[in-house]
Amino acid sequence: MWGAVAERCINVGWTVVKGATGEEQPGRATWEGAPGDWAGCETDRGEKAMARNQTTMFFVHRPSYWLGNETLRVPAALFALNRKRLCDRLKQNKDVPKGSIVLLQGGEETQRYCTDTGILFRQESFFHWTFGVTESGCYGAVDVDKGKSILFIPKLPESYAVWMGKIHPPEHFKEKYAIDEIYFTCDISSVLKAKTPSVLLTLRGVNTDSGSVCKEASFEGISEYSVNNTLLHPEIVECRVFKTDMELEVLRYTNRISSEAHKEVMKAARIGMKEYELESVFLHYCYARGGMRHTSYTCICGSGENSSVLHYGHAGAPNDKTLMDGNMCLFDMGGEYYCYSSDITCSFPANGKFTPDQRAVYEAVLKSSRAVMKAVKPGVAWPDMHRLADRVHLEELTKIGILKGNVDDMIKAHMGAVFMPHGLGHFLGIDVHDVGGYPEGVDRVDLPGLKSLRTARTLQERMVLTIEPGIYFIDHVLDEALANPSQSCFINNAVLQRFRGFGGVRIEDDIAVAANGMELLTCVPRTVEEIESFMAEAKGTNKAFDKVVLSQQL
Ligand SMILES: [Mn+2]
Repeated sequence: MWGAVAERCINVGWTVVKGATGEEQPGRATWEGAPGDWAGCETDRGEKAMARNQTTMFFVHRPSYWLGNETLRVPAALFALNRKRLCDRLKQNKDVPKGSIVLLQGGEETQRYCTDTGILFRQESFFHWTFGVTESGCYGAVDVDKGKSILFIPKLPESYAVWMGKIHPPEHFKEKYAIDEIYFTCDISSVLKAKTPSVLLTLRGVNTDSGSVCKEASFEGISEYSVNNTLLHPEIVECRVFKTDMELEVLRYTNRISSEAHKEVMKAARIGMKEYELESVFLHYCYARGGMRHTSYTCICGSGENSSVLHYGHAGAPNDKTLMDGNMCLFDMGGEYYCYSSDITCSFPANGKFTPDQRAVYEAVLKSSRAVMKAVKPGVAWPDMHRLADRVHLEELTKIGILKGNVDDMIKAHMGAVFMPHGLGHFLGIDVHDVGGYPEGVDRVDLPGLKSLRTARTLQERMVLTIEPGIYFIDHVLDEALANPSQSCFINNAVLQRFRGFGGVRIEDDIAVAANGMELLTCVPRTVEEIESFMAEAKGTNKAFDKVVLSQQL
């Protein structure tokens, strides 16, 4: 009985703080939520207690998001703290008047083109950061002075109960998300009017990665309010750049699950397999074990020459090549849990054993990755980390014999971008390319390679970033460099020929900047020795799937 009662309460977001026998009831109000023949009451301490015979159980309401099994519990307190941090920042901004209310509009469900086929909903990122609400069609407001939160939920039609399930009352969402007040979206204008806000702060601003403008909240009757759509964006973006302890815990989780999923992929990899089979291994592990229904981005599963195609895996090149003996694999995949992302790349030989050339290129990239990790700490400028990675690559490519000459001169000729056209890494959070890379006053460095950086900021504690150096042999880029006398003079074309078709190597880890350095969140085999022994151990241990008999063969 104890177990069943406790489980029922835990499933609606309650935590047992103590169970005792024979205790007196200190409560005053009756708690209607107690099950069956248990007498329920609320205690003076805000706990709920239930008693039966000589037994009393105490519960505190600590709502959390949880998918059961070994998945992570994410407390609703994470979002309460986010809102508090936002209010604190806004209160410090002298342009924000007293009595202002933040108003955000959550994401809407969409259909596939003109059909009625729904696309699986994923919450809009700013809305998720602020409220942690998974449902579509909501609005949310925060009273900046009082810190109070309001959620507006859609009034669902009765047909919802037929096709979609039970229509929950507002009280359900209050308990689920620990939000102060819940109303229907149809009442938004009258509810806000009663609060007499001096100004509604709505969200409008450019995402510096996509160039797209976020959707500003709007409702019927908003024209009757004083609205400011410029103050909020830079403040909330800045809040999102710095991760709280509770957010870091979620990012540790997304990294742990995605790291394990990458290891499953490396164990399963065999010559003759399709790239998408390994993508599917990753997806299956993330969802089955980690409760990750979404990935943070489209899986990039390139083998052989495809490993130099930076955004391989799109609909025109859907991870459909067969793994060949001698191929390098470059698999860039990250699972997403409760809208928090991860972004990890593993590069390894398809057959589990590096050739001397593969080892040389791989170890060059590993060297730059580890050099950057050693240098990362608060106060370091991110473009300098990109330059550091470039320098290591050029030194190592000279040792391999692909390049010749003075490395300082190569840097002046921007040779680094010939082999790593992308940026060293980016912010990571609710979005895989998280916001805040270029706030006012931080400018893009307009040089090859560096201009691709998604941030040029100076590192500070609690920033979370990817470190993802890579060396690629991209024919188009190499041909351009060979046609350019200021670059071709550094290239030993005879040696370079050997690497045409090699593809590329990227090593991508997620890190959190800490007070004296950084915390590595990703945990996968990284050295050549670790990868080779990990893959060798896995050989022969994997059971292949049973053959599917197609109808044409019956
Ligand atoms: Mn990345």
